[in-house]
Amino acid sequence: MTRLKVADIKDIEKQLPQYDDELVRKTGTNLRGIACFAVGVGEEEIFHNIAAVPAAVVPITAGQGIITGFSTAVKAILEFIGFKVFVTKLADAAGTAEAFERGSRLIFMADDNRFVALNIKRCLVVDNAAATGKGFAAALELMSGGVAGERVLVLGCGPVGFSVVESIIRFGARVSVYDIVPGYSLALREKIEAQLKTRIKIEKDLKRVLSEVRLIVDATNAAGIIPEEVISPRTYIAAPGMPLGLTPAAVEKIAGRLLHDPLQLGVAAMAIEAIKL
Ligand code: 2YG
Repeated sequence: MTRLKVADIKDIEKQLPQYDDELVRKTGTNLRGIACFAVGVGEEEIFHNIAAVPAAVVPITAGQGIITGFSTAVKAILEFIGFKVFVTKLADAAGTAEAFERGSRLIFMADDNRFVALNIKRCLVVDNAAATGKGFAAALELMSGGVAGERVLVLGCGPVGFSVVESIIRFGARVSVYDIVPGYSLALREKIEAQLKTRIKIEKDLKRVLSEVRLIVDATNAAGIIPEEVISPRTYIAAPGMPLGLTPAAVEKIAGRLLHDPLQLGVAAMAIEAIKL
């Protein structure tokens, strides 16, 4: 589980409006629209739910402790898509109690193992990794004009990569996966075959497959694994992985066909998933 750094999240709040414009330019819809598309709900049907479900973010001191700015970044993203939300004054159990006492119906909290949204009334847990995978798969579908019938390469077979594969298959793509640990790609393939009765291809030669595919999701925590040479005018990359897997020259070359953020899409997809009927 990658732990975000203060530097990754410190500018999120003030840059939300321009990030939203960037999303509209690249995918044709905004942050809330992509989250709704990812979760499979209409924006109109969800709108009154958003207003009816007050949310809270509870800082958690467990493990490596609080990341300065994390809770306020999550709050800012939720407010930006229309939620009423506050960060509890206290952390941990006291903060969770405070959220209940102040009438929250949706509680966001993260320790070193999981980042979850809890829908109290419905006893529902929404995991950030699963929601992030859905969000970035949906963004690739929108940004690329559709992945149906296309080959999509998913790098990284962890919880985010698994969720990406599930969504990309549902969008009708043929999926290839790569992980630096062969056991992880094997495990993902078995799980996908058991759950979706769909075969996916395990790639062994990263260099070769990167030169063959034009639709890529980078769900790894590896930097600099996607070089400039593999970027073509028809390459589209959705990159939930932190740090970004493209080299600076690759970022330059891919220009408007790259989607990457440390928290925004995943948190928005979590929240919509947690309140959808
Ligand atoms: O409450 C706090 O401030 C801390 N306990 C938060 C710790 C979060 C640790 N997890 C991560 O940094 C990421 N897995 C969060 C999600 C990143 C999504 N790309």
